[in-house]
Parts: sequence; structure tokens; C-alpha cells
Amino acid sequence: ASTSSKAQEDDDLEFCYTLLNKVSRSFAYVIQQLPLSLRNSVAIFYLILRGLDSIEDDMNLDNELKIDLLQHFFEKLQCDAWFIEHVGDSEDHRLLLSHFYKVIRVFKTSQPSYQNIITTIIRKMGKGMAEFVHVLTNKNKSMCIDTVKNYDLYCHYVAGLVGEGLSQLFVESGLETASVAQDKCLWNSVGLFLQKTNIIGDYFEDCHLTGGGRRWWPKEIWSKYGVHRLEDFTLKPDAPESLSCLNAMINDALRHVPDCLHYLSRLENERIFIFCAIPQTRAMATLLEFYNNPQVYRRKNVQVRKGLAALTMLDSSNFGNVKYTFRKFALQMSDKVVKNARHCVDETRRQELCQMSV
Ligand code: PS7
Ligand code: MN
Ligand code: MN
Ligand code: MN
Ligand code: MN
Ligand code: MN
Repeated sequence: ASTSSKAQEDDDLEFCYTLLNKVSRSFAYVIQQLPLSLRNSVAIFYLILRGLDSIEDDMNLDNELKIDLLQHFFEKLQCDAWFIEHVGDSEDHRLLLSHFYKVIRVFKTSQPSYQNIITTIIRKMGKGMAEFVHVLTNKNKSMCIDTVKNYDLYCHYVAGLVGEGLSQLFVESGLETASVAQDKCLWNSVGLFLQKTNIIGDYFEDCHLTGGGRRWWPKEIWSKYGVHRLEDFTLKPDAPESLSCLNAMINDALRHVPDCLHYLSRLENERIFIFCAIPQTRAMATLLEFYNNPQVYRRKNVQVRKGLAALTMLDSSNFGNVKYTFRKFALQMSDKVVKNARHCVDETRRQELCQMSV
């Protein structure tokens, strides 16, 4: 019996890593960088979050059922055989949810303190996502996030909390000091910077594809730029106002950079540092690519150039390099601002950017 349960454990773990590689090659790569004592638990944390997000993202699911699933998802982590079929917005995501009992079995092999951290984060995130389900709707096309304050709150739920959970895992592993998990402002910013970059880049996909109806850009920002509906920027991607709106969204994301760098400066373990730093430098490179780029309004997946992406991987091994890379990208961005002064109205932010880069 013990050999067969060992075989099942190996099989479950293999399923998890295969799926992780399918759903996110970039996170699969950075998770590989982690010390062994954290690696499997963070990989499982990723898949659990991905499961929860797949429920949130499924636009064919009835909102009442979705709210119920989101709020109770954390309880499923205690049910050995739980899975759900036909939910998820892609084939891989449906595969994950329909075999979720495998993820749960691996989850249960993590140490109890790790399990508690993960469960608490999933409970808080599911509750938070449920509060925002009203924004996700095919029926009322005018629904969107209203204020920047609520935009930050949504991003806190879906990404800031990931920062909290990861920081707690780092501390619990004994590889980082308690200070890493203490400052909400710092771990929250690390998550918000990634999430906002994702939301800016997913404009076309979220507004127009797979049912549309995901409007995460806050009205407080976009309503100043000459459209009545968020999706209308696609009708005039090159208009100066449209580009100014995009730049304003990027400026908003850049608010978090000082806190992100501060968070990174507190990390002591080199492997944990690399895990955290690569997505941050990649996000900064992505924002540089997006700055004043009308393609964001036209199509899905505006990509960072290959060379730039590779550079962020190579350059993320220590704080000095990361600071240097951020400064370089910030300078290139402020170059774009000067060249496109006609499009960019935000002189204050331009000055802030330039100051940040000296
Ligand atoms: C546990 C490594 C390091 C302090 C699945 C990592 C959607 C941008 O859905 O796949 O395709 O548009 O491009 C990652 C903080 C979160 C925030 C968040 C879990 C880092 C589910 C990630 C990642 C905090 C909720 C993926 C924020 O983007 O999105 C682990 C410190 C998952 C992190 C969502 C988004 C991540 C995201 P999609 P992507
Ligand atoms: Mn993705
Ligand atoms: Mn998603
Ligand atoms: Mn989502
Ligand atoms: Mn997205
Ligand atoms: Mn995406």
C-alpha cells in the first residue's frame, strides 16, 4: 500500500508541475529559482490561486453561483476529493479544476503552518473577488470600477494578498526575517505593481474577448479622456486623448515602484530575491513597452521585445542590478514622455519620473 501511495504522490506532483508549465511558463521559471524548502508549496499556492482565478474569470458562469464558489473555495482545500467540471475560461483551466483533488492532495503534504497561510489568503481573496463580481457582467455593459481607491482595493484582493501570503511563507521558512511580512504597504505594492501592469496590458482581451465585460480600468481615470465607455478607446487608438489615458494608467502603476524597490531591498535570501525581482523588472519593461503605445487598444498580448525580456532575467540577481535596470527603464520612459510631449499632459509625473531616475 505504501508503494502505491508513494506512486500516487509522484503522479500528483507530476500533474501539478505539468499544469504549472502549461498555464504560466514565466511563473514556472521563477518558482524553479526558489529554495527547495519553499518550491513545492509555492507551486501549489500558485495552482490554488489559478483555480480560484479561473472561477472568477469564467464569464459563462452565473454570477450567483460564481459568488458562492469564490466564497467557499478555501473550504474545498479540506475536502480530499473535491473537483468541478466545465468551469474555467480555457482548456488548461478546466483541466486544473476538473482534477483539483490532485492539487489538494499535494497541498496536504505541505507543512501545516504553510497550509494555514495559504488557506487564510484564499479565504480573504475569494471574499474580496466576490465583492467585485458585480463589475464582471455581460448584461450591464456600463459596469466598471469607479474610483482609483476601489481599483486599488480590487488589486489588493487579487494580487496584494498574494504578496502577503508569499511574504508569510518566506518568513515561516526561516529564510527571511519577520520584517518582510510586517509592512502591508510594501508587500501590497509588489502585488499591485504586477496586477496593474497585467490589467493595462489586458485591456483589449478584457473589454472585447471571451464575452468582454471585464472593465478594471477605473472610471475616475478614463472618464477624463473623451470617451463615454471604456471600450471606445479601441475606436480611436491613436487619438492624443486615448494615449494620454493609457499613460495616466501607467503613471498610476508607477506610484508603487518606490515601495516595490523597498520591499526587494529587505530580502536577504538570494533565491527568494530572484523569484521576487524577475517579475518586477519584467513589469517595468512591460510598462516601458506600453507607454504611449496604441497597440494596447488594438490587440491582445502586446509583448515585451525578446531581448528586453531576456535582459530582465539576467539582471535580477541582486539589488544593485535591479535598481540599475529600473533606473534605465525609467529614463527610457521619460525619454518617450519628452518625445511625445504633445500626447502627455502629466508634467508633474514626468518630473517625478526623472527624479526617480537620478
Ligand atoms: C503564488 C507565485 C513576491 C511579495 C495565479 C505574484 C490573476 C498579475 O489571469 O497569469 O492571465 O490575466 O498574467 C503566483 C508578491 C494569482 C502577484 C493575479 C500567484 C508577488 C491569481 C501576481 C499568481 C505577488 C490572481 C498572474 C499577480 O498574472 O494573469 C504565485 C510578492 C496567481 C504576485 C491573479 C495575477 C498574477 C498576477 P491573467 P497572469
Ligand atoms: Mn496568464
Ligand atoms: Mn485571470
Ligand atoms: Mn481574474
Ligand atoms: Mn488579466
Ligand atoms: Mn492575461
